Amino acid sequence: MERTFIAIKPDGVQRGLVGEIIGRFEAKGFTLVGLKLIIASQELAERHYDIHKERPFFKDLVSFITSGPLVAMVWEGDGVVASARRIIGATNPLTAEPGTIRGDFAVSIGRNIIHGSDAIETAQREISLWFTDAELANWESTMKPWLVE
Ligand code: DAT
Ligand code: MG
Repeated sequence: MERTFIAIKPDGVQRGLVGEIIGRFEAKGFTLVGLKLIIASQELAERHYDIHKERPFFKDLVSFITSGPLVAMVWEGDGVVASARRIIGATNPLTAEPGTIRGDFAVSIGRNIIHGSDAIETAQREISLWFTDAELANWESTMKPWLVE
């Protein structure tokens, strides 16, 4: 079953948006299989954003993402990787569509409140970076027959 890594960044936690954001993924019909609130270490943050290490904003990005607690999650469902990216919206919140999380709750690219894996392979890499197997629950929602035919 397809899974994706989602993180509510420290700005989303500080702004009290944790419940609202989790609610959107729940209401959509995806299944939560991993969840923890942690302050990421410098090393974890640098590995997570490794692909951006040559970009001018890398240092600020790592410092921001380690600046307070974030909510790390794994969500499961058919097509969840691409669907979560659409629910999250464009990287720049000012151009993110209304109705998306970034479009509804953020104004600045450096404070865009949420991360979501950009592809299935990226999701697998990020999930294993942030979670051990023992931290992920294999379960099936009793709502499943009402969500999928
Ligand atoms: P996304 O988070 O939508 O996958 P990304 O992978 O291109 O976007 O970049 C990772 C994060 O880095 C992004 O959420 C915010 C920050 N970022 C990206 N481009 C930036 C820029 N031009 N200036 C400042 N921060 C930027
Ligand atoms: Mg990205």
